[in-house]
Amino acid sequence: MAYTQFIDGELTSGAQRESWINYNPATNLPLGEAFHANAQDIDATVASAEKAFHTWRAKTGAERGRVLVKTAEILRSRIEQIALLETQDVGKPIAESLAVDVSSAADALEYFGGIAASIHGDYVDLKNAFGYTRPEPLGVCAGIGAWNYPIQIAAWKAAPALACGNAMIFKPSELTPVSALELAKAFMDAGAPAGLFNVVQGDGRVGAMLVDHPQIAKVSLTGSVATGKKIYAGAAPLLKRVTLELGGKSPLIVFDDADITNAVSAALLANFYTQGEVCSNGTRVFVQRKILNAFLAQLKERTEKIRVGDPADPDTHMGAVISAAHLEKVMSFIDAGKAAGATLLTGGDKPVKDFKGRDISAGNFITPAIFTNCDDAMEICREEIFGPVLSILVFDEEEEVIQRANNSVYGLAAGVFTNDIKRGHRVIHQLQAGTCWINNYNITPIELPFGGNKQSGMGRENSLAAIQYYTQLKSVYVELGNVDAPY
Ligand code: TXE
Repeated sequence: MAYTQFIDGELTSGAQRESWINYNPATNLPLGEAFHANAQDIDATVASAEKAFHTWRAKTGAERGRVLVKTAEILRSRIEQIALLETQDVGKPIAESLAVDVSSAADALEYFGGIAASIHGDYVDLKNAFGYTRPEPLGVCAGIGAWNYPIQIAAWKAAPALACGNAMIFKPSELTPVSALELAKAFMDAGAPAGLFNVVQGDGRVGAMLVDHPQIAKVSLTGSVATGKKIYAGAAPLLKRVTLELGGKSPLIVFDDADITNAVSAALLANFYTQGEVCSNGTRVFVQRKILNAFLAQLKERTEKIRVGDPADPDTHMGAVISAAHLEKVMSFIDAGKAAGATLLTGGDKPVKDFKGRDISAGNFITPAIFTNCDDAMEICREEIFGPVLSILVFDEEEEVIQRANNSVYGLAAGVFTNDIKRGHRVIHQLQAGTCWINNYNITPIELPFGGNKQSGMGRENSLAAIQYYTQLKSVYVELGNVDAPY
C-alpha cells in the first residue's frame, strides 16, 4: 500500500518524495510506504483548499450540513473495512475500532451536519439603528493529529471546521497515515467540492510547514504538550487561531462510599482502554484508605482477566502499543516506578503468547500494570506515560485529595466516584480540569465540549462550544437615521 497526499479531490503520486515504512504494531511487519508532502504539495493543497473555501462558504448552512451528514452515512456503511484499517495501523482491538473510532467520527459529522443550518449571529435593536453579528468562517484551517484515534481526531476537527464554512488540510500522525485518507474519500463521495478536505502526510516538519503557511488561518493540534508549545509559538507571528488538545495526567478519585464495582470498571477503562494510549486517562487513581484493600483486590483480579492479544481478534481486550520505541518508553517508566520504591502489583511485562496461545513476541505487547505504594512525587505519578500503567494513591480527607489532584501542570480531565451527589459536584467544581466525570469515566458524547485547562491545552472540541473556535465574529451596525455629527 502507498499512503500519499489527498489533494484537490484525489490521491497524488509519491514520486520523488521522501518516504517511510508504516508498520502494523501487532507484528512490526510493514503495512505500506508513506510519502512526505513537500513544499510544492503544501502550496498546491493550500491553493486547492482556498478555491474550495470560496465555493463552500457561499453555500447555505443547510447545504453544507447535507454533505457532512452524507459523509457520516458513508463512513457507517464502510465501518468494517475502515475499522480493520485502523486496528492494523494503531494496534487497538477491532472491538474498539468498530464500537468507538469510526462511529464517533460519524457522530461528529452527523452532529455538526445537523447544526450547520443553525449557526447564526445575533440581532439587537438600537436607537434608530440595529445591529447584527455574523459568525464568519476563518478560511483554510489546518488539523494536525495524534496516532491514538486517527479517524476520530480527523473528524472531530473537520466536522466543526466545515460546518462553519471553512476548508481543511489535515495531517495525520506519521505513525498512522491510513484512515484520514478514507475520510477524504468519503467526503468526495458525499459531494464535497474538491479541495474542501485534503490530507498531507509527514512528520513534524510537514506540520511546521502548515503552521508557517501565510494562507492558513488556524491550526488545531491533537498531540503532546511539547508539540503544542511549538505550534503556539509558530502561530504567534501571524496571530493564527489555535486549538490545542494536549496531554494529561488526570486524577480519578474514589471515595469510600462509592460503588466499588463501578469504580473499578472506570479505573480499568481509564487506564487500559486503547492500551492506555488515551490523553484523558485517569492514571492517578486516588482511593480513600478505608476501601483500599477491597478496591485493590477487585482491581487486580479483573485486570489479570484482560485478554491481551491479536488486535484483529474480536475477543481481544487489549492490543499492541503503537511502536517498539513507545513500548520501550512505557517499559522505562515501569523500571522508574520500581526504582522509586513503588510496588508493581501486577502486569508490566512483555507477553510472548496471547490469551489464545498465539505467538505475539514480534509485536509491541505489554500486560496491564498496576503500581501501589506510590508517592505523588514519583515520576510515574507526575509524567504522562501514555501506556497501560495505573498508579494507586491513598488519601484520607476530601480537602487533601483535592489539593493533591490539582498539584499537576496538566488539567485535561478528572473523575470522582461517590454516592454522595453533593460531594460529587462540590469536589468536581474544585478540580482544575476541562473534561470531568462523576460516577463514570472517559465517556465523550459529541454533545459535550472536550478539552483541557492548564498545560493540557486551549479551546474545545465537540458540542456547540466548538463553533467559536472555527469562526470569527463580525458585528454590523446599521444606521436607520442620519449620521449625528458635531460639525
Ligand atoms: O504527539 P506528538 P503523539 C497527546 C497525548 C500524548 C501525545 C501522543 O497525550 O502526549 O498526544 O501523540 C505533529 N509542528 N494526545 O506522539 O509527538 C506530529 O507529526 C507541527 C492528546 O502523536 O506531539 C503529529 O502529527 N506539527 C489528545 C502531531 O504533531 C508537529 C488526544 C502530534 O505529535 C510538530 C491524543 C511541529 N513542530 C493524544 N512536531 C487530546 N488531548 O485530545 C510534531 N508534530
